[in-house]
Amino acid sequence: MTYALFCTVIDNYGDAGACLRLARELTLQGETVTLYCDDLKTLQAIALPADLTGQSLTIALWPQSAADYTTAEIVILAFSCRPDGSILTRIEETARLILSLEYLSAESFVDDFHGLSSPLFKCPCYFFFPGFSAQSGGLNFEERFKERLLTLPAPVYPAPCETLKVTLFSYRNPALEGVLQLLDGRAGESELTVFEGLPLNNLNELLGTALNPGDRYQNGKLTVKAQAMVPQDRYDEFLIGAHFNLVRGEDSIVRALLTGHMFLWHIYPQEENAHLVKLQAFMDRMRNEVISREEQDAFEDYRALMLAYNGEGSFPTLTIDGLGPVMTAVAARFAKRLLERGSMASSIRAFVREKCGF
Ligand code: TRH
Repeated sequence: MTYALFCTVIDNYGDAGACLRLARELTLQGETVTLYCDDLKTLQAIALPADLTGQSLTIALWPQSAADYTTAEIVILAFSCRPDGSILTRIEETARLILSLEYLSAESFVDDFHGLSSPLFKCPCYFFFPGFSAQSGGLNFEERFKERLLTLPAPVYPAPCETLKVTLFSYRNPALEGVLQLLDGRAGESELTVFEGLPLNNLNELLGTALNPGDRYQNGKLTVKAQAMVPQDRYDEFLIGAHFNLVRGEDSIVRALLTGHMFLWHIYPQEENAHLVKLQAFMDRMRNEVISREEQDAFEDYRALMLAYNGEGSFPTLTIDGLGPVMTAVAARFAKRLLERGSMASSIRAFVREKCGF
């Protein structure tokens, strides 16, 4: 089938990143996809070389008029974006179905609203919610990423005397200081790969350094490697190769989760602390799905750490090497379960087949 996926970039990389992954995977599953984006520069910064050659999917600049839009059977409007009037009219006249793709959340309303029809347009339209549960639209990953993960040995947290590999991708976050102290408390060394932009600026601020991408810095047992942005699949490899991933928006948390290593999520801040509700819902889901009775105390320490990393409450008294083995086992179990639920692209295709009646 033909798909048109519309994406506007609000800020950062997440909107473009999530749409790129979805468009790529739909294409790999046999669909013909055009991704319309209003910020090709952001998209190009993280796209894979194959995405940009036009061999697999078509990436196009956000259409200015109906003449710039190639009609498609299925139209996906990501994260509440809306094309202008004449384009929308054209879509309503020609599309079989519109999907309003929503943001990822572990909150319970997702299961209630996923798949509901929307009166927004003059052609059939449905809300499509990605999510963690079997009733939701699933998580946004490529089948080949799943296959790659399934070939790997189970994630292992290193012994206290061994080097701990950590990646850092965050917004500005003074609470990173607490994590640096945890790393400092280890007997062994820690190697922190920090990505350019907000994460590196934040770390520079905390360490009083002026590191640029490519620089390396040693401070006692901590080695910092400042890393330039890389295409999405290379970023995935960084996450796979680390023991502890500090990630931020909705796309990188999904990747970190699926690798099965311990992680901290610096969640995208929202007004009235709505992000903390979202974070707690995520933690509750994880607890309800995979935490055994014996793991409950460690998990509540982990929750406190997660909240403190997001500026809520103080850092709990713990050692990262005490928490690491338990939380790695938990994360690996959760990852396995989520991978088994299948990808959002597969879920979209099944949904479209059902609604279009074939
Ligand atoms: O960039 P983000 O902060 O995006 C955010 C969130 O998605 C948020 O929900 C949204 O509303 C807001 O933007 C506007 O974080 P996220 O979602 O983790 O996306 C980062 C993307 O960048 C992801 O696709 C991974 C990719 N990436 C690379 O491809 N290469 C890199 O080197 C790095 C560090 C990231």
